Amino acid sequence: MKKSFTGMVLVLALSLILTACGPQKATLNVTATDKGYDSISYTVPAGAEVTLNMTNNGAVEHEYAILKLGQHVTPPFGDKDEDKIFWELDGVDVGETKSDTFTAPTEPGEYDVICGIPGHIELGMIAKLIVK
Ligand SMILES: [Cu+2]
Repeated sequence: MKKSFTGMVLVLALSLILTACGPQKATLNVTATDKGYDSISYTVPAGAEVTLNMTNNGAVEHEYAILKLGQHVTPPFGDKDEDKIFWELDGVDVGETKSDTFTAPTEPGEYDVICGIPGHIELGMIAKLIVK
């Protein structure tokens, strides 16, 4: 009994050390169609290293653009909106799953996600990234 308790303490201590060594990691699996994303909201931990895997089941190219906190796009998306983007996975071709990694914002909140391809916000390609 004493031995296993010591073992548990060691495992706990080791996991705390490992957690403190690097950023938290998270994975987002997203499917896009020509009518929108598969969810209206996606949640990631603040500051986490996030791997985004997006599959395009639509008939045209799509993207997943995260806007800066408090920024919104009034369609149509255009050059006026490029500065509002925090990070984006673009050029996801038809039938493709594309992956990339980004560091989630450290500030908790609800960040708008949009597809910046002309006409796609209007079709419903809008979601929220919830950072907490
Ligand atoms: Cu799109």
